[in-house]
Amino acid sequence: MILTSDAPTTYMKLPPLLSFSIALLSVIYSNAQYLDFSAGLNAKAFNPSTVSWYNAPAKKWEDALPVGNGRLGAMVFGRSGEERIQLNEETYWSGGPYSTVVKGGYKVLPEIQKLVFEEKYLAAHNLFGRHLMGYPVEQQKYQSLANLHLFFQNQDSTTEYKRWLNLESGITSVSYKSNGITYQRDVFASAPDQVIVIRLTADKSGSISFKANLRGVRNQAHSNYATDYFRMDPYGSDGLILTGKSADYMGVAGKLKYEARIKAIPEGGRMKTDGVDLIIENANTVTLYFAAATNFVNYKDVRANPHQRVEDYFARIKSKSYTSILEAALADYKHFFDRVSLQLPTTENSFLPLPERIQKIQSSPDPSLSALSYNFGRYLMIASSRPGTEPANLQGIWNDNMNPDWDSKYTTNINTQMNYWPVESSNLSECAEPLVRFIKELTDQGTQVAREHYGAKGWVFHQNTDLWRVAAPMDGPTWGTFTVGGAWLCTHLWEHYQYTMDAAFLKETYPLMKGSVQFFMDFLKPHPNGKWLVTNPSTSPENFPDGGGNKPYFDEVTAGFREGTTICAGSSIDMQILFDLFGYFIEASAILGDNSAFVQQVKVAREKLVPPQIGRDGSLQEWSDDWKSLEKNHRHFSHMYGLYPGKVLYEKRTPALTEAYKKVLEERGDASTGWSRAWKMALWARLGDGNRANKIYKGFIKEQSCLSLFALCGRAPQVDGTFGATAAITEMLLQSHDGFIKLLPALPDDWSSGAFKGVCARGAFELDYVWENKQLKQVKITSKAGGICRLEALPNVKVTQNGNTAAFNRLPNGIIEIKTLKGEVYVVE
Ligand code: FUC
Repeated sequence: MILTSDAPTTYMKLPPLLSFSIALLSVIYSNAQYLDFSAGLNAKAFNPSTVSWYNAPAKKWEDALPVGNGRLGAMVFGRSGEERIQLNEETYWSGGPYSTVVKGGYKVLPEIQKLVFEEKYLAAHNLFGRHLMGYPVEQQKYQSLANLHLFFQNQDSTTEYKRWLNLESGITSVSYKSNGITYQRDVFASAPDQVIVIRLTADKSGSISFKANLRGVRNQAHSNYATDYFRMDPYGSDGLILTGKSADYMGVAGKLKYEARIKAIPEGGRMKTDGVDLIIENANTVTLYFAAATNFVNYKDVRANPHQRVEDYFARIKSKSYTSILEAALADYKHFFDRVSLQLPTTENSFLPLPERIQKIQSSPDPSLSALSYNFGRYLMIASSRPGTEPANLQGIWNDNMNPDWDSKYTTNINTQMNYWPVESSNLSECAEPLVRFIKELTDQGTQVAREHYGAKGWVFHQNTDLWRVAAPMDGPTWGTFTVGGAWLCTHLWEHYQYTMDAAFLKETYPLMKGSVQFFMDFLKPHPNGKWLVTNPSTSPENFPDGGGNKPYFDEVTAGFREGTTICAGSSIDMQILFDLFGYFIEASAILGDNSAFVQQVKVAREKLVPPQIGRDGSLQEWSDDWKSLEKNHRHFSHMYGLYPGKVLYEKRTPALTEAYKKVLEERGDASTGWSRAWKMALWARLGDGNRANKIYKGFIKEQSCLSLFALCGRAPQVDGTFGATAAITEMLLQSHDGFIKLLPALPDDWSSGAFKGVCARGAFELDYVWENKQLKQVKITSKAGGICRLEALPNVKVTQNGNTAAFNRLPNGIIEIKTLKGEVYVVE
């Protein structure tokens, strides 16, 4: 095995990418170099931890390759005769601003709570269904915007076919030979210019001829059929335009209008529009620019002018050359991507097309495939969540289905949170801004739901929302009794602070945390045992217990037979999330100097939350009662929250409790949905078992990952598992949740050597480190905010700063403590 650092880098015969200047980039990205890159794939002259490649076009949407600029997304199929590029704009959803708040439910809440405490769970369920569910009971769905079809003549039979996605540039390309001519198309999304760019080149002048269609998408099913519409028109002699409106859904009028346009700039040849076709003949190269917009301003305002927005995007690029647009996009993308690099060993298999790598890793090592997954998660974050955009939804921003699984919305009993697990550690802190704004926006209806559904102060948000930021319980009582969706999101605010030490951010977001805590201070009820405070009603996400007299019954809200109810009091996940959130709130109040009586009350309440309970069989209880799940291998690891991503276990640690967490993982097994497997990887990493995490990764990549590297949830593409894998791989290589930084805490045997650069730890430290034969060689710590850095280190280490010996304290348990200065770099070796 060799380290990728010794392997040839992405571009044949070129110095490492990091040292490239922007000026050089234009040369590198000349047509000739692109074609060299294609040859480089055969010659193994690329970095297999940043390039995925394929020798056949995508057969289905989820195997096409994604690009995105946070707002616009495209999936590129890479076909020869008829190319398809599926397009999204992140604000194109069904419906319009609406509310699901139902007034007066709080009057029934005491009765529901009484029934739960009397263990009459089905009766409580029915009452919750009638009075506390939001209306409509379901939510809106994310929509597909358009498809660009390119029809090439005489390109059906090809040789030397390749397509690839290069994570170092954010460009996806396809190259093939047809009738003696080599064609290449490169597609990227530009954030600075807010366009998607499709560049067509060939190695013989005058040989690019095609017909283009920009097609709308319409919902062919469901009650919203025929309330969405679009029209397709030519736009001058060099463009196509698509205009339309969103669908009504569930009685909510479709209020979004959109415009999408393609503009072609050929070099040489002829161009015309004919009906809805854009026809280009015998050009040397062609650049197609795609821009799109809706009238969406925010969750309660849809008064923008999509036409004006698209006009403005095209006006901005009017006098820019392709090269300058490319350079700006690259500089912007690389500003994010180049902050971190992960190198894991490469093997012969690492240079194979991705589908073969996925098969081969099952029996022989290819650690750099895990590095590719790690990088792909960072790539998707940069492509789907940028300051000012919407947060990444269940499918990020990529969706070709008008009725996508779970509506491609925001599920907050794990999925949205998992999307953002890697954002801070992978040095993409700015990409968390959409999530922070999302939390703020949720407090709007969240405050009304707290008052009207629960008679409580503060704000509450449950297990799902959409573009319109509805916050009431949805789906049915079995799912909708998850009251800690907002509380869980608030822990991300604290994590952002932990990784940045940005006191201004903490001050700004403190009211959001406080509002969530306020809700629970009203909502928590004394348990009949007289010891505990519990959420009531409560649920452990989507898991039916075998206790509490659960039996199959016909549910009024969902009009279907169910295994029973999930309603309970004080589920373990509720208790653990609140234990963390209250703790973070108390810490934040101390930093911000809030000494109010409320903070004291929160301290008292925190100690009364049900602590993690060990059941009769020695495993961690999912409920405050010693019940087991009806489904033995249930995919959610809700009660494991306190091990990862939470911290409860570390405050309450005993050997028996650690064992109880471990037992749950053993019971549930290694298989399941993509996101569930990513969670298992992170959980095993926290338990220090890198080989187990690596084994689960191999199953994940084979059984629950698409060829695009999007994760799957069963058969549905979903990006949570992709992001979760990035977070879990980090957790195998660095942990900082326990008051100090631990490097290589769960290193698999296969990953014996490697280098991780630019990865972040709590306390606002950035780390670069290298290991060989599973031994750390050198650690470089950049202190971004000053303050004490605690690091687990060998007894004989030296610390230097600017080449001079630096002082440090040695604590028990092999931890050293360095007093760092902001902006300074410390070397530990
Ligand atoms: C949760 C999960 C499902 C799916 C859905 C979007 O409800 O239990 O598996 O991921 O979210």
